[in-house]
Amino acid sequence: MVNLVLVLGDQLSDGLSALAEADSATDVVVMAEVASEASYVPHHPKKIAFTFTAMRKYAAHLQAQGWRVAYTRLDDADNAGSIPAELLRRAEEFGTDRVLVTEPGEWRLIAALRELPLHLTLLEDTRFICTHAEFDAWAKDRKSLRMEYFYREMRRKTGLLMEGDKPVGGKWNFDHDNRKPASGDLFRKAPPQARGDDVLDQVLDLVEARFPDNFGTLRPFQFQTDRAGALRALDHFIIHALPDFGTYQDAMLADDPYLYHAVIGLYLNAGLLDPLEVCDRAARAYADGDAPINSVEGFIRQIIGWREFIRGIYFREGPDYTSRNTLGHDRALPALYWGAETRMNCLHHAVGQTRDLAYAHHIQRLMVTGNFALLAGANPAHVHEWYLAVYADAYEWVEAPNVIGMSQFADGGVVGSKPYVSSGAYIDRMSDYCKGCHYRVKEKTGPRACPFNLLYWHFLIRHRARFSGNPRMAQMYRTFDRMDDARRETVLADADAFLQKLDAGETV
Ligand code: FAD
Ligand code: DLZ
Ligand code: SF4
Repeated sequence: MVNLVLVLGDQLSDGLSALAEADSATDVVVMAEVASEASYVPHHPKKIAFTFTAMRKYAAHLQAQGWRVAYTRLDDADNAGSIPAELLRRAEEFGTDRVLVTEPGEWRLIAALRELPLHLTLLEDTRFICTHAEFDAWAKDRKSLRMEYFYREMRRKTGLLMEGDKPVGGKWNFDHDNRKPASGDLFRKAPPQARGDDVLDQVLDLVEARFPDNFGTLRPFQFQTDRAGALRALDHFIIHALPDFGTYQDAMLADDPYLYHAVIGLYLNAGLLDPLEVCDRAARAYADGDAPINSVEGFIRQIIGWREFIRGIYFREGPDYTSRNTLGHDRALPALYWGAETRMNCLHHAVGQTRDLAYAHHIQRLMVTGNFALLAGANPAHVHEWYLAVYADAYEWVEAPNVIGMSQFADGGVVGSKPYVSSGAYIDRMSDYCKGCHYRVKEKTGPRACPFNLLYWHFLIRHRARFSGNPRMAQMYRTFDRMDDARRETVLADADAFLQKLDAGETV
């Protein structure tokens, strides 16, 4: 009997396990642009356009390789509207009940597929370095899961930056040499821009017509949409940005959205690039003397360390992970996240860039938008929905542990041992945002005090019982306790007043 081979929008890889298991002479690849995937959160129009264009081009690539592809476009009259419904339709059309699929990256879709009255073979996603079984074996019996130790295992497993069983350069981690602020006057070459073509143009028109109200700017569309383009983006990064990646990894500049970041997360997550090929390219740049160890090690750690660790957590923690709310935060996500005006220059830039590019780099996500949502006590489910919607690289397996865990501490410390909170001083040190801000980063109280300064203490005091015993946070509590009573009261009262304005929908 014919197999239907389901290929999802983030499974655009020739090495996909479902394709490897199938026979191109007899089986049928099923791909579908469906309303349910395109609207279960209000995705950024660029994310939808990237996905549909890359899917259409990948379908053509499979056909050129001899596969029979049953492809459904969003505007096809007989589109059944969801992945499960499309599978049922195709099963009837091809007279089969057999489906091969590589495990999807979201519990939601895994559950929906399992409920189908079809004979489903769910295959492991071999595009990752660490299997579920390996992650669970590593995690089992550990009191806490820390990325650094997991990362060392991945270095050993892959042999990346290893000399025998020792790390190259004598250290596993060179972060000590990183984290410098960047300067605005250096010329940095932006990643390669999309080359227009008929497929992309058609999809852009479709997305414009079907998703006119989604938050985000569709044109100009800058992303690559096929493997050749993704490889060009990787080349660009290795040559132009990798050498300084480590040093300026945490820096933020108002006029430079990318700095020395790779801007390849969306290509990796959609399957257009393979994590090991990317790391091999970086390791080769080090071996050839083209990039220093602090950058190459830092970059490889993000991919074989953080990316794999985060995925391990998502599948280990289970489907309820996205509804966790350990800190009991319940404030609605402030309207400024969806584009309402704000006087906070850092948020104005981080959100504005997100709206225009469907991209922000890690520190903007963690220490600006994430930090503010956490300090303000935003409901983590709302925060999760926002991140899943607005970034072109967002899929739940990678977004949720970063948001629910790393950024919002809503998982109670599974991903991180302490919450990532900071006052305005951190943002001032790592960016040029504060110079152009309505608020004053050095002011701790009063109407012009930086809101991060006010909310930082408010957060710590709200959660004193939980965090004051954490050795990594004790110093913060000592600092607060050393303030005189009047100052402590003013800080907290000013923070309350700020939160009231936020809740009232006033521009803050
Ligand atoms: P670079 O900074 O150049 O890093 C290179 C690569 O390392 C990335 O492409 C990515 O594949 C990997 N990487 C780096 N950090 C992480 C991490 N913490 N977790 C997983 N992979 C990592 N990443 C996503 O891919 N999808 C998301 O939806 C996502 N949501 C995030 C939400 C928050 C609140 C935070 C703090 C981080 C999130 N990240 C997410 C991780 C990281 O911010 C992005 O991977 C990165 O910004 C993508 O841009 P880049 O390709 O330029 O990355
Ligand atoms: C992100 C996305 C979007 C916007 N649309 C589709 C789609 O129409 N069809 C499809 O197969 N995949 C899409 N995707 C990617 C899926 O949402 C992704 O495969 C699941 O969330 C699992 O990670
Ligand atoms: Fe952001 Fe505060 Fe700096 Fe303004 S002063 S940019 S709100 S950190």
